[in-house]
Amino acid sequence: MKKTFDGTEVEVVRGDITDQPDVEAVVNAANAELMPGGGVAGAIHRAAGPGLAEECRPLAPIRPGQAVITGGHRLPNRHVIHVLGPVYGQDRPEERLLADCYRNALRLAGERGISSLAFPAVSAGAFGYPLEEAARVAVRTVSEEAPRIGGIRRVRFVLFGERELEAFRRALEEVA
Ligand code: AR6
Repeated sequence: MKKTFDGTEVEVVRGDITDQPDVEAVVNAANAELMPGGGVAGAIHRAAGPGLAEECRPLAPIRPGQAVITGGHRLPNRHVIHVLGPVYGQDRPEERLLADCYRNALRLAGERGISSLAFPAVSAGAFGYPLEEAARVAVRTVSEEAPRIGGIRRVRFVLFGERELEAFRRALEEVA
């Protein structure tokens, strides 16, 4: 499913964030130390190879809501943008910190001239953010912010499971 906001196409697909060769940057749902871990971070570091952790080391630790950028190493993407989502029930205010992840990732992309990027459902796995709410914050923030940043043509949400896909699809349907 796709929708266009002022020249920026926002799409929702089911898939694996490490298998998106047609976008310039993928976003990592990272941990503060920017180390491999589980979920998205584990998959990204496995696919990128050890050079990614090496490049990450001097950039860590990062704070909830913050975004940093590295190369893609062995991934098919030129860049990885690492964000630290809030741990639900612990890092507050959760909604603003989650929106900051998307906003700051888009800003970094804009500064680097990146025109296409893919996000996973940040905080919706190990960090426990309720899925429907996480999807609404993600879709609302991206649809508002991406068109304001010059040059971002395409933003893709890549969801691992059917339930995640449905939540993001609904959120995209509902956003004005
Ligand atoms: N591609 C796309 N989505 C994925 C993939 C994948 N390869 N793998 C998992 N997901 P999570 P968080 C989905 O836990 O909640 C890590 O251990 C997953 O089903 O990766 O921000 C880090 O080291 C869920 O919907 O990120 C951190 O400590 C979503 O991606 C911590 O988890 C996010 O799940 C970050 O937790």
